[in-house]
Amino acid sequence: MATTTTTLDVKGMSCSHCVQTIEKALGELQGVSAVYVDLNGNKVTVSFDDATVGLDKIKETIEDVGYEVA
Ligand SMILES: [Cu+2]
Repeated sequence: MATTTTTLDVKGMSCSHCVQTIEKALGELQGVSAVYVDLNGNKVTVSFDDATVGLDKIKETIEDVGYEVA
């Protein structure tokens, strides 16, 4: 079990509601231990157990709630 931390460039976030939407969606994913959204920098930093959840699933989850992962 290894925790990986990755920062993604995410387009389309414009307010604190967007931040909450992404934090909630990723927070509900099994294997994700921490989410930090940098609204001004358009970045989302995610810590996750890579044996439980993959980066593809994380990207897909962000896209499912309406944002674009660069
Ligand atoms: Cu918003």
